Amino acid sequence: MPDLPEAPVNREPDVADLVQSFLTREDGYERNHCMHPQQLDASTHQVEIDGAVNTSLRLSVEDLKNDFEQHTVVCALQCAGNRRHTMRTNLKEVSGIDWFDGAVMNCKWTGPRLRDVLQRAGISLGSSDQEQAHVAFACYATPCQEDMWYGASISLTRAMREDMEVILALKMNDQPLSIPRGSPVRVITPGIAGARAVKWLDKITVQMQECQNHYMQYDYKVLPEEAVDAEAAKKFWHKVPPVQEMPVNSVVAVPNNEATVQRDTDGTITVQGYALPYGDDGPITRVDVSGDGGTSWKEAELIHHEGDSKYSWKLWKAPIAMQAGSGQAVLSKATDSAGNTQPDEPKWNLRGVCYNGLCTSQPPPLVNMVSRVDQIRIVT
Ligand SMILES: Nc1nc2c(c(=O)[nH]1)N[C@H]1C(S)=C(S)[C@@H](COP(=O)(O)O)O[C@H]1N2
Ligand SMILES: [Mo]
Repeated sequence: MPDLPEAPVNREPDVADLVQSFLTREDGYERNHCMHPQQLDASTHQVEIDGAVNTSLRLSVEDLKNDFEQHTVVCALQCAGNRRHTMRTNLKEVSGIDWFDGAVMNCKWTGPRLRDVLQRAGISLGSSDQEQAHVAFACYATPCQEDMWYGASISLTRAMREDMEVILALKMNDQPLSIPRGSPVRVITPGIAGARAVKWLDKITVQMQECQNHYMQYDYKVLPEEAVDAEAAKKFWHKVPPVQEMPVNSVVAVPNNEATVQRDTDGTITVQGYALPYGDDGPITRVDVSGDGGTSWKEAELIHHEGDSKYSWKLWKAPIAMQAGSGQAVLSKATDSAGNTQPDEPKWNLRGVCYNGLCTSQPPPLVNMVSRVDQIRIVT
């Protein structure tokens, strides 16, 4: 496998900072399995569209900008490994970067719809094949740690559904993409794992099989609990589907772990966080918070932001009554418009992906204790 000159950039912001703005700035989390490509020239770059299409296309960035209606979507982009640290600490060791709760961002993305581009090429499959087909995305710009290229695929159905808003993004928050964000063009797939949002996009292929890239076939899968190590995982990779939709989730971002918080005169503290719906089941309709270990819950205020969509996160806040003293915890649980809510106790999986709950090794969890900040000292 390729030996990269240095370690790729992987970073996440402090989650208390992250929830201070509805739209995440350029300094949000970054996940790379490869070095940033330095050579891409937006003026000569082309995206090739091939496979089961009537006419193969090569589109420049100008073509993508000028020949298609530009669509804007505000959505969350989340690494499937977000919150892995909690799974590792509460359940059992997992393999993967030690992401805390900040491997997610919420941005405004603009570019042509993937469906419009595919319609221009024309899908050359009969309707029953179309239901089974995939759209694969590839980036050959730089080699990755586990493969010579980066790739992912989604179903053709998702790509063609207007309401799923899959776009080839040329802009983030009204600015041309930066190199770390995938300049000059990246895929944005609202509601599904960030791993499918291929940056530095070179090629789009309509095909009958899933993308065969390492990161689609041997990573980003929720393996069964029997897959306890790399050896035991071998027989499961081919049987388990790649992660697509991300689960309903929420995080308490303020106060931070180990913070010292001054109570208000009424005995409350203000807590803040974010919440994410399951896949296409947004928006978030409810977040409940608890300051007494799950005995009592209070509904948080969901903060409305201009331009939010069912694919964007919801920021929330709530004043909650807390006892004074150290070692206290705050819990949150979110529910989306389809009624999906966070589980009491998500199952462990080897790669620590799709973590959306809390399972404590101390006394068993009470009802739906799903996001938790610990060791807070409340002073009066
Ligand atoms: N070409 C390429 N695209 C990629 C990746 C990569 O390593 N190479 N990482 C993926 C993963 S795993 C995630 S979570 C998102 C992260 O996007 P960001 O770095 O803009 O936050 O990009 C995805 N697209
Ligand atoms: Mo990721």
